Amino acid sequence: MASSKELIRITEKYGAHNYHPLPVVISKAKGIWVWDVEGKKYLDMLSAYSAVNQGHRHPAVLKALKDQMERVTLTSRAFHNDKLGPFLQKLCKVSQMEVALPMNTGAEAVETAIKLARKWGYEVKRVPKNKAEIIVCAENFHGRTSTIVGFSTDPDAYTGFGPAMPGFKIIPYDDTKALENAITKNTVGFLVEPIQGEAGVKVPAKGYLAKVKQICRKHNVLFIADEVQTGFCRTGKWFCWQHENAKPDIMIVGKALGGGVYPVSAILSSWNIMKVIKPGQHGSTFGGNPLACAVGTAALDVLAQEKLDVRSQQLGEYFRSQLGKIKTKKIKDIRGKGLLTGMELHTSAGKARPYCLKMKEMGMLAKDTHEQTIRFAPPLVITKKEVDWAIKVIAKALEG
Ligand code: IF1
Repeated sequence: MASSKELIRITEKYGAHNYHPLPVVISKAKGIWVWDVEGKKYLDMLSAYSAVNQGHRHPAVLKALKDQMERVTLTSRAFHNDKLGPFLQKLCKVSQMEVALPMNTGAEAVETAIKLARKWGYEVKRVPKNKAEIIVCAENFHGRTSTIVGFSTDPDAYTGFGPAMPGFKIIPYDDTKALENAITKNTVGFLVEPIQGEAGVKVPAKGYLAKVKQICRKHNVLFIADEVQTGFCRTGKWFCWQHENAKPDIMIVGKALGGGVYPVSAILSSWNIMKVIKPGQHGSTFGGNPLACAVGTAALDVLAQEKLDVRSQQLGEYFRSQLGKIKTKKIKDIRGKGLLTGMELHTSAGKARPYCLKMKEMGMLAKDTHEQTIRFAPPLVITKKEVDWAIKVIAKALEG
């Protein structure tokens, strides 16, 4: 069997260099743990950016996958399949929404929400042709398509990929005055992350989402929440908007909807909005396929049956309180909700990546973001004992 070193060499030789991964080659996983090619075990504190909330290879998700594989995996939407209706019914129920449109990846779902908001703008709000505006936030992360990177403020994300798609206006995050000022009669939607992930786990001021919802309603603008990363119990509620009872007009979900095994995404809304999409106007070969629906259904069942919202809430608070007790001068800020935490280091402590490498040596995988911040987002099936162990590793990595 090839060594980690050799596998990294081949990957770098034949794969585009669009990532800079930690030097670890994972070949097996179970629950909160992953193993490298040499058999070393690590605690996964990233969970594939919150796509593995249920834990790696959850038995109920794998069973659904295997059972469905034995029946039918792909039909296209040219025909009905027997798994789509029940899946969307369940998804609508947990989301408190009327209707869903299934896609595959998060970025595709964001694109779907943009198209829906524009069409609603022209047909219901009566915005003049091609004048629809969507407001977004500085330091957003919504995916990698050419339209989405066109309204990114991260030079790595957008440089060299122009021309940018018109029709987007960028305002500061966590600033409701700026939102109110940016809205015009042609504004159709405000697209926002309830917590900004890539920006370094930026948690907005208390009441921000509730105020956003109020402003959007007042001006007949759709409040579009990107819950791709914050959804499905990650922040201690099923969806992050529930912390402020600020139900969006359009909600975008992905990642953990696939239970860590398969890409499954969707957007949800009321029928009053979704009705503007008619046959032939949007779709995807793979969106809503029976395998995805079976996996998605099991992924939702696991979250509900294991009450992972409650666990995320309780252990998240515990984790941050224990992080705060670490005796070190290196930590500048600890922030987050549920089991989504950002730990920002003082610049005097150096960059975050060397600390991630240290933790890797000690058997824990976490990822730096924006130079100074380390993101901790373990699978939600983690136990208190395992959280205590993680704290020990982090404390040790910060020593010296
Ligand atoms: C990568 C970050 C996380 C997302 C939100 C849509 C998407 C994402 C709020 C698109 C995707 C990812 C993708 C991943 C890194 C990652 C990420 F660091 F970039 F910001 F999670 F924190 N909306 N987030 O966070 O979903 O099309 O990827 O399914 O490697 O790019 P996708």
